[in-house]
Amino acid sequence: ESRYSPNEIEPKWRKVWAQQGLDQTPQDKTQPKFYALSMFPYPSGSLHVGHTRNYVITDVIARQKRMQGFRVLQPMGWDAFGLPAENAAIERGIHPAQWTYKNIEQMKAQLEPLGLSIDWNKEVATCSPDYYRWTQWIFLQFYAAGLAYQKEAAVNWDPVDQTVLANEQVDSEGRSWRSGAKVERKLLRQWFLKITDYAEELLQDLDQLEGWPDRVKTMQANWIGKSVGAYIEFEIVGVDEKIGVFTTRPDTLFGVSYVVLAPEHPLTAKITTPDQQEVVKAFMQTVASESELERTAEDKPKKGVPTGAKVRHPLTGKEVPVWIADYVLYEYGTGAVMGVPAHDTRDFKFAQDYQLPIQVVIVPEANAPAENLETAYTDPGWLVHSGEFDGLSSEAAKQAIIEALEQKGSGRQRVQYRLRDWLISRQRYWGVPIPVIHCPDCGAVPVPDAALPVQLPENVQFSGKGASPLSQLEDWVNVDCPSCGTPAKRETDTMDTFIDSSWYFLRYPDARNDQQVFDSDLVNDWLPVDQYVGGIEHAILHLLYSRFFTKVLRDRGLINFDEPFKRLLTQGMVQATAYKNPKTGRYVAPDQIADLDHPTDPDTGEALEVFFEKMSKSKYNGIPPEGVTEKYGADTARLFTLFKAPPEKDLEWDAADVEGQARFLNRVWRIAAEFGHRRVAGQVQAPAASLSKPEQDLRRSIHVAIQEISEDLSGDYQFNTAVSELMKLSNALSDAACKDSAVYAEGVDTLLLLMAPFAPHIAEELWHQQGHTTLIHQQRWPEVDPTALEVDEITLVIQVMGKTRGTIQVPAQATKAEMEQAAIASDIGQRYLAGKTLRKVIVVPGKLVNFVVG
Ligand code: ANZ
Ligand code: ZN
Repeated sequence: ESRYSPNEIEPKWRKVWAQQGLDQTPQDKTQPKFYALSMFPYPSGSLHVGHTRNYVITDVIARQKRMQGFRVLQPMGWDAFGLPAENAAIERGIHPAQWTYKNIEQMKAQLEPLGLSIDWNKEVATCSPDYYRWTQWIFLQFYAAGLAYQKEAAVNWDPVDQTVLANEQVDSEGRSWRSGAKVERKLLRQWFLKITDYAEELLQDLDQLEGWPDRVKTMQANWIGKSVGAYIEFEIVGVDEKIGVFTTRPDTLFGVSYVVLAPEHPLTAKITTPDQQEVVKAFMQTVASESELERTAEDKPKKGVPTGAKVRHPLTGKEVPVWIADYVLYEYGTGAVMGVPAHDTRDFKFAQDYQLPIQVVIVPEANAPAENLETAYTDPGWLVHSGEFDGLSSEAAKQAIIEALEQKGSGRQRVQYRLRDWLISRQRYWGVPIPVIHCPDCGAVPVPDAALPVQLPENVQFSGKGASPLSQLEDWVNVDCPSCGTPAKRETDTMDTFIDSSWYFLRYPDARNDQQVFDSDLVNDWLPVDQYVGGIEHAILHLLYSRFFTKVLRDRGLINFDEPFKRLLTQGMVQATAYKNPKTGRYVAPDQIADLDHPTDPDTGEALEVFFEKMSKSKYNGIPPEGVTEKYGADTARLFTLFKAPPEKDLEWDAADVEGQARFLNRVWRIAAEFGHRRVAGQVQAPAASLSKPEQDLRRSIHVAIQEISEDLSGDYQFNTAVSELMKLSNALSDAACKDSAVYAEGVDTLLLLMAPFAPHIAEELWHQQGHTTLIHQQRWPEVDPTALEVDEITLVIQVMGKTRGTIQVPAQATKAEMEQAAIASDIGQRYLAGKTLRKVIVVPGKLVNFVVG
């Protein structure tokens, strides 16, 4: 008898599938399309089973859709620009390109044994010039639409290495990863994309996304952060300028006791009185070294200084002082706020610390007295000390005050979004060069389409010090202006890598196009993505940016849909055992531990803590997929990932459970291989005209399995329950008392067909062992035969005067009258009704028959 040896059958079938082009994207447009997409990986060097869970889930969906008659696109690529490659260059002297492509090769080799039905002809790597050429082209589309612009913004500046740092290169104490210097904020002219123009549509269209988890939609909505409020202007006393503030609480206008500017606000310098200049200057320097988080955290004291200037209250005409304070951010709203200490927590603390007046103007109940407050009263309520607006509710007062301001020309309603424009400039090498040339005469000039791509030069020095690598290359930087020919300079900033991933799903359908970014017809045909699968960590930025790009490219006439991803599945993390020294907080690699049952620190002898934690290199608990595929085969690895937990839940990696899936596959092997033998030898009966009881029972199990698994795979993707249905069907086959029947053959075939998306190799092998000559992955997904589901007989309880006397079997479809007749005619009926008068019969269909006798 043959043995299940995955290491033989798995490579064999992958070769056949490749030869037959099974994974290639069909051209034929008569079938409905299905675009199955996994979030593409960053080529860090190696994959662990946490990553592969993502691809296995997408593959099961893709394989089943193919069997259901869809033409499927399942592509893969590499999000290949980014900081780690450049860090490797700085630390180890490897060129980022070399490091990246080597990693891609390694990871591709790790993916191959998993049997993923990916169309590799569609592969993209965002660092390759034939991809980033189009990233640059898209940037220029944004520029042409007025959606890309330059403005000064703060960067992390390392004063020792004289270089700009990415946020990831700054530790939690605000120090540089290399020099250890305290990082400063420095203003540089940088590129932005105007995502705020699309804020409202990005918010509204969340409603269309029925196939997205609510949690993700909420996160996006919060990120966009729409606030409805008012824009109010305060005239500056003695200066011909106004300070505009944004407030969500115009109803508190009469409680204003000061106005605050962000220190960076351009008016700060203009209005500061001579006697305050010193203080203001010193304060601005302290603030420059604070992060945004430090500035706004609720528990941190709020710091500020007076500018000496005063503004006039727009309705009362009273003068109030102007301060600058760290808690006001320049980038939000107007960069200025009206301070209402009685009703805003931060203003309250600020007023307490600096002895500014605290005037209550909102009370919790109509006409309640205004009492002294211990903390700010921040809820809405009823107005007091607000002149003609006294007695109004907050809601009504907001309207009324805005109207009064409008009449005076000093305010209006305003909608404000938390979302800011997207800062895309990076002062780094390993990214897409921004295709712009700065000319002393013409300003910023786009590189002409014909001159794209602006290629990354190869001979670069990586020291991590000084200006960014590109700006040190004179030959590369100095060019003639494409418009007037004057000597000019290239832009040396590269783009945020989130740009690369904001359109890759649009490139896949036409990945090899070297004439255009993509063929619009092809993309309009394949998009939107029918199922997107990826990590929850991308719930906000990546998904929001991709939605933004889609809308802009739609408005440029390149595509005709509004949203890129119809359905989204966010898969849970894979966790594995980690060992940690509770005293030092240090993680210890399992191969350093002598006795895993009683783990101790090899250095200190301390007993180690053992717990499940998200797989990662730094915790030494990443399990590479080959660890499982080599020992058990890909099919076991796939089944384990799918069976252990529902896809959106975290999953704990456990060797014993992997073993369980291997046992299941061995059982399937024994059932199907043994049967296949007899079947090929002609020892199985031809289909019978009518089925015996065991055959009927087995057939029911078969069709219940089809029904349940089809259901589990439609919509919510309950792979774990689908796998248990496969197990039930295999048990039914083991237990069946009709092992030579045609129904049994139907059962084995169905089990294999239903298994094919989950465990593609073993299903293919055993399918062929049944004597079939075509590939299982080209078969149609089985259909439920509703008649097979019918239960043929049911049990009825017979009662006499409410007392149970026994049971009988009746056909499942029996009518009430037939049940009554059968009960009367039965042995029990005959016995208990003999010599009695039958007064009444109560029938509860499907349950019981009760005789009332007299
Ligand atoms: C006066 C006021 C009174 C406020 C009150 C609140 C309560 P959202 O949009 O919901 O976050 N604010 C406005 N611009 C700011 C900036 N650049 N930096 C820091 N804070 C700023 O909240 C908007 C509120 O946040 C605004 O309403 C303003 O404070 C503050 F009883 O104005 B409020
Ligand atoms: Zn010019």
